[in-house]
Amino acid sequence: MQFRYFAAALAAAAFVGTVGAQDKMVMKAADVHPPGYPNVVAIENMGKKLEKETNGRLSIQMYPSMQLGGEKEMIEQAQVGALQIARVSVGTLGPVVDDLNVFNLPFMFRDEAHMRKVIDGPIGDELLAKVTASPARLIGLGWMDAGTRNVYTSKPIKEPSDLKGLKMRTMGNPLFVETMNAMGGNGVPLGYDQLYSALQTHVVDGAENNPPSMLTANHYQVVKVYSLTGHLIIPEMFVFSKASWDKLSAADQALVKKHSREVQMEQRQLWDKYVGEAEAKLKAAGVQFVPADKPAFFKATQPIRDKYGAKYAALQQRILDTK
Ligand code: BDP
Repeated sequence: MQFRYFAAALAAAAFVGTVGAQDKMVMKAADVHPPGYPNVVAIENMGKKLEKETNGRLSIQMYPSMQLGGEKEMIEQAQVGALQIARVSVGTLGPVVDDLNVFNLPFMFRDEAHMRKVIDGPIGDELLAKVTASPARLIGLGWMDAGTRNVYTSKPIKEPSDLKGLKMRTMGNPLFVETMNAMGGNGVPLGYDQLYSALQTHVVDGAENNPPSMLTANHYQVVKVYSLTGHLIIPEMFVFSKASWDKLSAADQALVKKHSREVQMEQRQLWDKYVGEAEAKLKAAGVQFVPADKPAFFKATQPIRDKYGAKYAALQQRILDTK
């Protein structure tokens, strides 16, 4: 009996003090997406590599499928050290580290290739460092690709006027609510974990996301028209809890950082394949993909770029200049 308590206390103390060369550490990682999703697979692969290279001393235990809640909750858990790796959208991180909101501006990137160029280069590195240096108690480890977000509801959305009167779910960031309002709809911020039931019960009429999310979160079962507005290309980030990071040795920190860059490169290979498969599955399930008047949505969202973009003007220009 006593021994059991002792063992439990030892386990609870796993992150107390610097982890020495001999200490075993299981890092908890979380994602809203299900097993098999590129983001989940890429982090799991990092865990396997770490385990192999450290003879089982470091490993990753993945909690997928919103087991630990939505992204807001995941960020909070990482901040207190209850979770080591949180893979979240830059959309949800924007309210925590404001500099990131430059990526959350509508039509900020020309296309996905442009976004990749930016996250792989000096701007990507600077923003990871901004997260680390911010008071958010998180370490910016690396980026992931989340494709392009388009709106979906039960009718085609070709022009901003088509969104009139529709309650459209956005991620929890005021910037997105205003963007959706500027696009012609009514933005309703909601956690990803609440969205499926909100669609089902008509608390919202639609949402906006990439095809893999529409598929894996089962939104396509409720709404069947995917309109190619392409208004947002938002990368994802995986962050480490600073409370836990400070307990890693410098050598282990370097190892995790090295693998993070590999995750960034590997995830997009998985992503490219997964998007194509998701689109095919959505179409097979009766989802209609319809073109939208992108220039009209670009024009409608200009006030958002003017309002929010001003404080990041220099950075915005460097992003635009990235060829
Ligand atoms: C998905 C992102 C995920 C977000 C989700 C959302 O991968 O990180 O939580 O969108 O809309 O594309 O909340």
